[in-house]
Amino acid sequence: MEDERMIRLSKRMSKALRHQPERVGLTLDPAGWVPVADVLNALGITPEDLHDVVARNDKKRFTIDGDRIRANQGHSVEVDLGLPTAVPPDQLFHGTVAQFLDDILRDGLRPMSRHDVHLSPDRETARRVGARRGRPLILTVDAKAMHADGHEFRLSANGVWLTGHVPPEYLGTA
Ligand code: HQG
Repeated sequence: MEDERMIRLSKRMSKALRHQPERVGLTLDPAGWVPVADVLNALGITPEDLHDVVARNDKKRFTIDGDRIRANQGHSVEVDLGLPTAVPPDQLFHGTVAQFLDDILRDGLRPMSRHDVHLSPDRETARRVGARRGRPLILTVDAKAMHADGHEFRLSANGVWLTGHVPPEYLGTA
């Protein structure tokens, strides 16, 4: 499949599996899974297309497990992915843009429309996340201190660190 078509299809799958399943007649189970056959029907695509997107997707956004599929993270609908808590690396990163900085330094990082705050394991990934919105600005997160203070972290199947809220005292702008 050509890249452009794959990106379009990946976006449709993200919308269906994270945000608006009901729009295409899908129902996610409590952990976010849905039968692969239902997704093929709902989106009018072939198994080859679906497997191509899952395998080649730049961020490994989806997991197939037997005859079911789900998005690895990024949901706005209520799901419990059942991820175990994990010990984060000492430092994590968050890519954003300057216009949000004052609010973030006052309120901390909030999940906004998603379930969790998404944190990146390295600066380069954070830079790419921030660049979706403009000139990227990278914040550091003192994950070691957060963990020591009892904040929970989870690691998604595609390497994104998830936590509920990052209070401002753990943030750095270096
Ligand atoms: C900002 C993509 C004001 C936050 C990416 C971000 C990622 C605040 C925006 C994944 C704030 C939310 C997630 C506060 C945070 N006040 N603004 N207190 N706290 N923000 O898209 O982290 O393509 O929900 O900085 O690659 O940008 O979907 O989160 O700019 O992994 O797979 O509010 O989405 O992956 O935006 O991106 P988002 P994000 P996918």
